Amino acid sequence: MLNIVIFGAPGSGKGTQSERIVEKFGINHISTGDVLRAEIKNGTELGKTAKGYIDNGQLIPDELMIDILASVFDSFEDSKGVIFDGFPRTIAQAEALKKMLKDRGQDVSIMIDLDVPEDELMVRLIKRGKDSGRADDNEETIKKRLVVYNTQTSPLKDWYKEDGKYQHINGLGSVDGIFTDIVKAVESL
Ligand code: B4P
Repeated sequence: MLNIVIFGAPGSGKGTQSERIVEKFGINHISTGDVLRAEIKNGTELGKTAKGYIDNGQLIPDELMIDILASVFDSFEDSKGVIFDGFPRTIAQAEALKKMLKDRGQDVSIMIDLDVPEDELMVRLIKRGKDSGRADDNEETIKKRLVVYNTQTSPLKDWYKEDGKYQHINGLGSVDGIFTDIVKAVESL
């Protein structure tokens, strides 16, 4: 099984590259951001809880995210692998992912860190906010999300280095060029 963690700051291109990776390698996709946005759209209890956090640029509590992840993962049949897009975002989530996969006789194959400078992230997300109307893509909330990323999520780079899974990718440049670098890294496994 090919289990890829795609990692990076908000707006680094995780969703953009995940779509291509799914097509190229025929694996399933779990985007925790997409799952939460669907729950918000459908007005579920989970969606109501999630909205408060997302609109404020905060992370949803770990226990909630971990349960969601396991149930989506177990819904896949005859899977060749999974790309985890936007999960893990905390050390607790990384530990839970490791345990969940181990319980199923699997492990993370590679963690891809899409590295993009903050000024470029701001430009991309403000543009996305204008195009899509996403409520969390406004300057004030983006700044909060970057603080959350730098304090709670970025330490995962060292966690995955210690686990021997870390792969740095320059996330600045054309979408095609970045995708070519990702494919090379995955194919060299
Ligand atoms: P996510 O939905 O995961 O979104 P993201 O990090 O903002 O964006 P992504 O990196 O996928 O960027 P994209 O490809 O779209 O999270 C949203 C919120 O959900 C979080 O803030 C949090 O509250 C909550 N959440 C999600 N997962 C959670 C978890 N595990 N635990 C707790 N809370 C969680 O790219 C952005 C833009 O850049 C796009 O417009 C794209 O077109 C453009 N772009 C992409 N690549 C480009 C390139 N190479 N050049 C120029 N532009 C590019």
